[in-house]
Amino acid sequence: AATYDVASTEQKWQRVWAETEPFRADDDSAKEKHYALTMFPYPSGDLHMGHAEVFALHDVIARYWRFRGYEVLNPMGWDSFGLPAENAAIRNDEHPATYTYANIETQAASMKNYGLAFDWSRRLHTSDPEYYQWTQWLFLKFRERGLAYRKNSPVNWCPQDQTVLANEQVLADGTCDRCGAVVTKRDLTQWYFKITDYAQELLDDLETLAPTWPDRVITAQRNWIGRSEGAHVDFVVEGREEPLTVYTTRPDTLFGATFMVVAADAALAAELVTDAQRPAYEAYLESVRTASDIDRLASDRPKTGVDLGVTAVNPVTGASIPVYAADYVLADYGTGAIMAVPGQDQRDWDFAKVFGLPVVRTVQPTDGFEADGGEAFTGAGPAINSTNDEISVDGMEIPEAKSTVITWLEAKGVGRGTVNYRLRDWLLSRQRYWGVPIPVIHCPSCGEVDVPLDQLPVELPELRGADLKPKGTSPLAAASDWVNVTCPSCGGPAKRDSDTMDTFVDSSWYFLRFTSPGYTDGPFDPAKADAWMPTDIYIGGVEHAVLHLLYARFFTKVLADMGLLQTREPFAAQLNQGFVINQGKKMSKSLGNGVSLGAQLAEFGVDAVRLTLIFAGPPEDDIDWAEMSPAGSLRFLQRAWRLGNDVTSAPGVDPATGDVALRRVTHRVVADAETLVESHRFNVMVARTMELVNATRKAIDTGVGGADPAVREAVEAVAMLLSMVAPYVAEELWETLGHAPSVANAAWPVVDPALLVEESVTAVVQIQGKVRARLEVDPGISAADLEALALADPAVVAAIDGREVRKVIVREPKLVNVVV
Ligand code: ANZ
Ligand code: ZN
Repeated sequence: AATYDVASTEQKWQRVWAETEPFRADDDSAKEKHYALTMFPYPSGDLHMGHAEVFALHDVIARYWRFRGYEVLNPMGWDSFGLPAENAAIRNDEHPATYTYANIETQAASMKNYGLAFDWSRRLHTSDPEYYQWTQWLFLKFRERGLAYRKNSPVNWCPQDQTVLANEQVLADGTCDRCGAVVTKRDLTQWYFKITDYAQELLDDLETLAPTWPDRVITAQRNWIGRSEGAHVDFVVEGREEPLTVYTTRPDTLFGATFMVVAADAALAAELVTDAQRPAYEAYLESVRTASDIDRLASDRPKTGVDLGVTAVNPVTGASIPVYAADYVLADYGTGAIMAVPGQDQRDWDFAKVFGLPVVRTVQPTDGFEADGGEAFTGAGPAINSTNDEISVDGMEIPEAKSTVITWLEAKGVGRGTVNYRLRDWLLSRQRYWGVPIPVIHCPSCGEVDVPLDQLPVELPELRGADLKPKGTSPLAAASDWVNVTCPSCGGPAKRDSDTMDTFVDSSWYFLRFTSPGYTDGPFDPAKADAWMPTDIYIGGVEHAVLHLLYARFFTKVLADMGLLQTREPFAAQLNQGFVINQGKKMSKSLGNGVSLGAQLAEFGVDAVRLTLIFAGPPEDDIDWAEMSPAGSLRFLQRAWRLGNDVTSAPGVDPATGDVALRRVTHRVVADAETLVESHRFNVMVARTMELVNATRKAIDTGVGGADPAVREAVEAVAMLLSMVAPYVAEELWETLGHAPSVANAAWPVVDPALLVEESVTAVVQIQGKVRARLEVDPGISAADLEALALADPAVVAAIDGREVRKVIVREPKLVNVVV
């Protein structure tokens, strides 16, 4: 059988696409707009199988909406600053810029080879000064609004990368999400974005996203924001003017607060400790610094701590209770201090047992307390031991007891009901080289001074040959020519901020830049952003569930508040692809089970690899490459291509004169493809296309033959459907059919509803539940007609055998049930 040559076909169409640029988006088009976005990659190495999958999925969507008459914005760029590039550059002993831009070119060439429908005129790199001047501009605008600030506090520190990490970059097991080292804490002055100002809105708006975002992303964000309701309670510290305020979700248990605990690494602990206890405290603090938050919060960890030597007063019992420092209380959550209620909180219970502290039960379990003294009771029940001269909550269930205690605290002025969020402000400064310089100057007399907007960008100095190995301070601090400047405010000697921004800042707004690349009056043209935003789809990895996706939502809301954007949510819908694995396991260097994308493409061609990835299953599922058959995909593509050679009718003949049976298949498949693509069931769309190829082959070989106009109609539909998955063979087929390129410009077939109506359906006639006859009937048959038809059928008449018909139940057009 005839075959097409994969390699030369790819070369041919790459040339055509580069010349004709069929996928440029026209901002001024009158068509309805569709913004198809996929997460832009880091330029670390060449594209891999994971990219191949996500880009193949994405391309189906982008090409589909274009077919449907939409103006589609389908841009691509690179998230080109950041630690991965910097670490790789250090390993390979070359400048991060050299490494980064070489990889970008490699990946760009691979994307073009992969036949993706990107509008390359909008390409951007976040490490270009042309882009990052606006990242700096945004930073200063955030600062103007009080949303970017600097503070000293204990921060996550990666000892391997020698840089701070945002909470979101510390994995659940307490390790660095980049290098896997165990994250520790350090006291440092760092820059933060005040994302907590938006905590409630970020939480509330998840409701509007829930129908079109994956559940697991919604849940992850909800948990990350971690809203809880409780109270702030002020405890008088004996011999001190300011109270010790705690956050509690269980104000109902206040009568059981028998001691207090301050986070060992909170400034407050160092402030409260008595001179006598200071040496013990300092020794303890040293040991705390090396523990990760996860370890610290683990409930099965032996409790440690140190008595600070001061006492506080329980506001409801009047009891004098000791104040401890311990590591199971975190410095940056709530107020960094707790009232400990060992009767109802297991960690407090464990601590009380280690330090011999009293337990007062304030909730009565239905089954009573365990005989052996047991443990904390964390369940529900009526309050006990909770009465003083002014207030009693005894007998109340937890919710009522909570609100009663809060009302009392508020009346006494020693507490108030509050809402608390787990979400922390976003720590954005990094002590590394390859990032956006923070556009602030530190002046001994003026303090923190903004770099004037007209002096942006603050360019990253090249530092050729400098040692970029992580040392804990930014390499920029050593670049004296760059660092030493005059203060823009007083003209005196001053220093630039030498930290760079977390790359998640860069990626929090790139989708806006794509709407107006090259815009010089701001980060993006508000009118164009409003025309395109929000993106209609955003495809990418679920690993970004809280990091990038939360930050991008935050940026969008701030920009809306600045009046630069109308939408308050950046991504209307989202799709998370599964992983490409091999032999049942994630591909990894250590397992040696990696599959090279380049090798697969060289062996089977782009179309076959893309088809294999799309046909493998639902997009969210993992794909085990070992179970796939790209060779089989290529055989199918050759079969589809051969159809073109057998079409002998001329273009433009009215298909209505052609074979109706084949036309029914074509129109049904096209109609189904619309629903299937729109519901992201791309694999089923491919299966239906295969069905159409088979039906067409049969019509040519053993039916009406290649001259029938219905055959041409079918093969044209095949070319269009296939082009979303296998663009090279589709272009080839389209050309064979006598059309000018590109198939992407073809008009999507108009489905004729008359051809979707089934010709007949089978109606089953049952008597006493037993099938007695099958009738071929019109799908639109009425109940009365169907009943009459059934009762007249000879087999039915014979089966009734003269008995009286008591009841006939008709479910037209498929069932008649006769009761005799
Ligand atoms: C008294 C109490 C009694 C508490 C009880 C719980 C149960 P969520 O729900 O996560 O917001 N807490 C407050 N600040 C803390 C910190 N910085 N580090 C560690 N734990 C802290 O948790 C709120 C509860 O966690 C608070 O309510 C407090 O303990 C503790 F039967 O106060 B609770
Ligand atoms: Zn100054």
